[in-house]
Amino acid sequence: MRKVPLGADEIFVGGRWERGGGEPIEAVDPATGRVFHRFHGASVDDVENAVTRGRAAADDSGWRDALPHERAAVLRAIGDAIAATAEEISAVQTTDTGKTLAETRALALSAAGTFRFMAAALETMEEAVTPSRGPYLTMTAHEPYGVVGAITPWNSPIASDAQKAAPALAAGNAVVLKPSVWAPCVSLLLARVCERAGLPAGLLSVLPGSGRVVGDAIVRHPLVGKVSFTGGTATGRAIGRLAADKIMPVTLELGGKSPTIVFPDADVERAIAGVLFGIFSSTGQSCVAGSRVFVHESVYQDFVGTLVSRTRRLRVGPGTDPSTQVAPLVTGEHRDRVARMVEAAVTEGARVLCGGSIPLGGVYDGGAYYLPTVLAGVSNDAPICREEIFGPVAVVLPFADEADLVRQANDNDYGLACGIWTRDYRRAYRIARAIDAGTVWINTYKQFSISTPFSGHKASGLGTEKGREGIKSYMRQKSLYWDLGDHPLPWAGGQ
Ligand code: TXE
Repeated sequence: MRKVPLGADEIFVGGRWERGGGEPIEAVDPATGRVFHRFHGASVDDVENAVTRGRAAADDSGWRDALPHERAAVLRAIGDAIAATAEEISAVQTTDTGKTLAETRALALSAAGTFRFMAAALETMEEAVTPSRGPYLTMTAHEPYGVVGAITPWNSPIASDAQKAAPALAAGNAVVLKPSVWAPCVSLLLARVCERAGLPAGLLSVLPGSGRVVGDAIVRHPLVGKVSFTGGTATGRAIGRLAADKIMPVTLELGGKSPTIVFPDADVERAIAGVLFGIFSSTGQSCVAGSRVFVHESVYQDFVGTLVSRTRRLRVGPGTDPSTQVAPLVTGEHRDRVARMVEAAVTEGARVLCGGSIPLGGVYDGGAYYLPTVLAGVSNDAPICREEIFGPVAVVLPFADEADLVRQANDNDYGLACGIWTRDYRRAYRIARAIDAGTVWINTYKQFSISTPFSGHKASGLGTEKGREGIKSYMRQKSLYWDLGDHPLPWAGGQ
């Protein structure tokens, strides 16, 4: 069994490394199918301990009432510590998720940047003195919820953990983080890094475990005042229903089926590079994957021909090989789900232009590989164009004109992202404003910045993450009135 720096059979419960009371978890390297770490996940009792210790820590350690620059100093130290540990984090995450080392390195550095950015945003955050409409001074204050539940998926754990934990901690909360059982190891490593960087004990818990048991217990816990979730839309809906019963705010970052649109005047080399990167990087396991590729009918044959020949040239292999572009999927189970979706599409009439199968032999044996796949010959209302595949599968679709394009692109439950390839900036603007999506990339794709808000429209989500205002989504607003009048309130009369 390969040694990873994860310690013994322990999870992080309210500042203490303890053996989890839940189901055993086997962390599997999807490049080889080998188990590299075994430990026990969290139980409902662990959730109880994490939440109550977290609540006490937020109050007793002074974290809640610490001045912004004091909390910011700790967040900066965490950011620096993540950057200093980036190689270790990257190695663990590649082993756990299969992703390429180049990508996991970038994710680790992005997590470091997130903590540093939130430190800066916290130090410079302003409260408003609102216009007075009486003999009083009015001001707005923002206060933490107490304990925030952060539930993250397996596709980019360190980055999504940081995206929730950094602003929630900055806001003065304790955080109970539940990573997915398919990729829990890097979140446990993050806990060790935060601990070493000086985060007061109890403020962060990391509780790997099943969503149905551990995630559900976090969402239902009465002391959890806010939940931030990234994952599938069905799970997001279920969490939203529970939150409605508690009258608790939730941020939901859900799935996508994003259109990427090629106009006849596009710079073909840039568009090809962007479309390939948009769907096949991260092996398509990205919420913003550009999985529906709309190409204007006048350039459809040529563009799709080039796309297919370039897709065939993509290098599929283990994430540890520096030449790999398309790494394995996160698990064999997920790979089989992707394969079944492609088979179903073919049964319903889709043509496989390239890929559409599991590579065999040599380095692929035992791994969760799937060839990058381009499908054609289906209409936009086929299931393969409606359901999130979360794998390396693009569907190409022709369009006739702008009206036809906008109708097709928006005819989908999701509204997460969109890519537009054209040299005409007026057209780019028109289309960008007409498409239902939280993020639109023009002549680029899948670029992210912590300083830029991220949100989903329609079934892709609720609420906004990132940006300077990201901290305030983990705070409750309070209005204060200070009397400045010379007399008592008149209603009660007086002498
Ligand atoms: O997601 P889940 P899964 C999509 C993608 C994928 C599908 C299923 O299409 O194929 O969702 O993936 C926790 N209460 N995305 O099963 O179930 C769960 O343990 C509380 C899109 O991995 O949504 C994990 O920690 N928590 C996506 C997290 O929720 C619950 C990223 C996400 O798991 C829970 C991942 C419950 N009842 C998958 N049930 C994106 N948009 O980036 C599960 N969880």
